[in-house]
Amino acid sequence: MNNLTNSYEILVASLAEQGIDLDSVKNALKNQHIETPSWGYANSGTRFKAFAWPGAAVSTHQKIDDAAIVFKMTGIAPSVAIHIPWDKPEDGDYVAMRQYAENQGLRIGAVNPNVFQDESYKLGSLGNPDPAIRELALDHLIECCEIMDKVGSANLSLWFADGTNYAGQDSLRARKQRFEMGLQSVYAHLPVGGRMLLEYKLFEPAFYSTDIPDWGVSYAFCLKLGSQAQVLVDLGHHAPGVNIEQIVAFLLDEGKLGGFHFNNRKYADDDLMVGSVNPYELFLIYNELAGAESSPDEPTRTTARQVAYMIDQSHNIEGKIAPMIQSVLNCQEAYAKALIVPRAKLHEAQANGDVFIAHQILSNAFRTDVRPLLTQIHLEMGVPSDPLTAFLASGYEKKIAAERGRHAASGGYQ
Ligand code: RM4
Ligand code: MN
Ligand code: MN
Repeated sequence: MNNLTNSYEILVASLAEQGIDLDSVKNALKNQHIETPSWGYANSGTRFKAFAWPGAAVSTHQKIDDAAIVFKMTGIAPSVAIHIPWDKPEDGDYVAMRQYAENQGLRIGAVNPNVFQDESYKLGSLGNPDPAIRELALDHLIECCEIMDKVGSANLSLWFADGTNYAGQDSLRARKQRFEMGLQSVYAHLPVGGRMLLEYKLFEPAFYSTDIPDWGVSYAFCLKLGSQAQVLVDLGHHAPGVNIEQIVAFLLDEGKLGGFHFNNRKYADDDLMVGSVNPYELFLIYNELAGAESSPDEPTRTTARQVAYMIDQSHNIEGKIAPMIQSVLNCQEAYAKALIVPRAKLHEAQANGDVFIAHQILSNAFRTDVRPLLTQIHLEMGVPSDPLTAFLASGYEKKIAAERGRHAASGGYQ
C-alpha cells in the first residue's frame, strides 16, 4: 500500500465513521460543472495598466482552445462563457463558432452582452436619460438573445455599468423605471427555456449611485420579470464583510438563485483567483449549495441543481491558464468539503441549540484534508491525478507563447 492509497483509505474510513455516503459524494464531484470565461484567457489589467502576457489568447478560437485545455486537465469545466462583441466572429458566423467549440469538446455557455464600452454609454445604457441610447442598448441585448439560440446557450448573463457619479446628475427613480422597462423588453426576447441572470455590483464604474447595486434590487427586478429571471452572485461585487452565504441561502429558498461569478477579492472587485483570499467563505457558500441540493424543500432543491457555476476573473500578473485551472480546482475542493458535512448531525446540534458543537461540525469539515479524495476522483475521471502539475509540465504554455507571441494590451491611462 503506497502513501497515497494510505491517506485515501484513512480519509474514507473517517468519512464512513461519520456516516457519509462516499458514493454520493463521488458522484456529486464527478458531475460538478464550472464554466470558464473567454475573457479570462485574454490580456486584461487594471485601469492603470494591462500587462501583455506571452501567449494570451487574442482570437475567440484561441480562447476556446485554452478553455478546452482547462476542461481536459480538470474534467469539470465543459463550457466557456462568451462576451459580445469581444467574441463576435469576424464573419458573424456564430454557428461556426459553436461548431469549433464542439470540435474541441466544449459547449458555449452564458452569453454576456457588453453595454459599457461604447462612447454612447457614457451616461449609461438601459438607464440612460436619452431614449435613443436606451434603444441602442436594447438592440444589442436582443441581438444577444438571438446569439444564444445560434450558439446553443441557455443563459443570458447581464451586468450593467450604469449609474451616476454625482448627486443630482439624474433622477434615481426615473433610472429605476427605465431599467424595469428595458429589462422587460429583453425578457420578452429570451429563447424558449433560456434564463436571464441578473448581476449586481455595489459600485464602479459609477461612484455615487449604481442602478443595480445589490442582490435586493436584482431580486426585486427578477421577481417582477418572471420565473426565467434569476439573480447572479458575483463574489467580488459586495461591500467588505457582507455575508454572501446568507444571500445565497435566501435566494435558494426563494428559487431565485441563477448563478455565480466566482472570483476572490480583498478590497473591491479584484477578480483574483477563486478561493485565494478567503477559502472559508467559498466553503460556506458551497455548504449552502450542497445542503440545498440534498434538501427535500422545493423550489430550493431544483434551484440548487440548476445553478450556473461560472468563473469571472481577469488575471493581470499571474498568467492565464494555470490560474484558471487553480480556480476550478479550488471550487472542486470547496465543494468536496461541503459534501462531507455530516448534515444530520449538524441539524441535530442546531435543533438542540448547541452552538459550539454545530460550529465544530461545520468547521471540522472545512479543516478536513480532502486532497486524497480529489486525487482518486481525478483518476476515476481519467484526468491527470494532479491537473495543475500536469498542465505546467505539458508544454502548452511554451507552445502558445511561441505560436501566438505577445500582443499589445489595451487599458490603462495612455
Ligand atoms: C464586471 C462584471 C461582469 C463582467 C465585466 C467584464 O465587473 O463582473 O460580469 O462581464 O466586469
Ligand atoms: Mn461578473
Ligand atoms: Mn466584476
